[in-house]
Amino acid sequence: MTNGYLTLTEAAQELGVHYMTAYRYVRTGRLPARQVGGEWQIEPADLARFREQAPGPFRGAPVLGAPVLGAPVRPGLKARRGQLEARLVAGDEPGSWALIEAVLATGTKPDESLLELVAPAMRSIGAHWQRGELSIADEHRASAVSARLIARLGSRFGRRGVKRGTVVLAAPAGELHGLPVSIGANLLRWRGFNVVELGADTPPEALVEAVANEAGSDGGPLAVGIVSTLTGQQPSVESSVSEVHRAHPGVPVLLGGAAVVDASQARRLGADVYTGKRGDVLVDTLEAITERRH
Ligand code: B12
Repeated sequence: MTNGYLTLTEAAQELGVHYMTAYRYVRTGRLPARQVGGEWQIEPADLARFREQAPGPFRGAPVLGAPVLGAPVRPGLKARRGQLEARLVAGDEPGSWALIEAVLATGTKPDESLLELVAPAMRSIGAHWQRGELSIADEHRASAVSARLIARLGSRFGRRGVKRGTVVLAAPAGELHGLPVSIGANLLRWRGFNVVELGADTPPEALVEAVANEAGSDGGPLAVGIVSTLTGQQPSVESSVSEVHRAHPGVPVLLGGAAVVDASQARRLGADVYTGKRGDVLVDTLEAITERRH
């Protein structure tokens, strides 16, 4: 006990559950807690109330009720991030989707929902995993739900009509982080681009082949977009970029993502354009390329 508050370990002991289970109760908002200097603190009265309300033994199953949202009031997106993160960690796809729908209903744009909600929630989950507060299973489950949210959003806001040109998107060989590719693909499709989405772990020769397949389309592909998330993958990134340049010298290669620190590193890796760490820069860059072409 510190200053009359229980630590998370003590609360877990009181409830007779694993630390991670107690942590999940907190993250899903079921057990009220406050964070002080990186430590969770729980009021004994809140723990007692939790005990009374919880039915039967504490099994550790994620407990997420019906969506808490619904009022058509544009909320602070930051507050929603925490709620989405809790649902992702709980593997709660219906709850996550309900939250996204409620946020969209308040006027948030689909691209904002990806850039300001889903992506930051996943980054935060990564930080918790790195600190040992979430397990690999938690992280995988959250990724799977995110992938489904991104797909659902993609089909819900799909744009028909004449395309503005084709872009080939991939993460390089050895890079298993595929969500940034799917997010980038949605953002571009919503702006009318045709996207060839190759996903994670794409070998350079497959990238080259995909670009060749598009050579017959109106003027050929506008660009290749490569996203690198894991640090230390520079040789793989470099070989993807150089193989595309060698086989298709006229096609610009855009490079971005969390593992590319700045424009000069992107240039050293052979890229023509650095798209930074946010997907909207990717979209702006493609729009500029289209305008130049026309
Ligand atoms: C989910 C996840 C995984 C999943 C991936 C599942 C999937 N289907 O994608 C799995 C479990 C496979 C995984 C594995 C690993 N992971 Co991981 N993972 C994550 C996590 C939690 C989320 C990644 C994510 O989707 N983020 C959300 C995306 C959408 O946000 P974003 O990266 O900002 O994306 C934007 C930009 O990329 C931008 N963008 C900019 N330019 C461009 C250009 C183009 C063309 C495109 C398309 C987009 C784009 O668009 C996006 C949207 O804005 C991150 C945490 C984090 N900080 O991201 C760790 C994280 C990336 N992983 C990490 C690590 C260490 C690993 C492992 C090494 C763990 C291990 N020991 O096995 C392996 C490596 C696997 C590999 N070889 O790639 C570290 C990386 C640290 C580092 N600096 O390199 C992180 C940061 C976690 C951490 N805090 O330590 N991981």
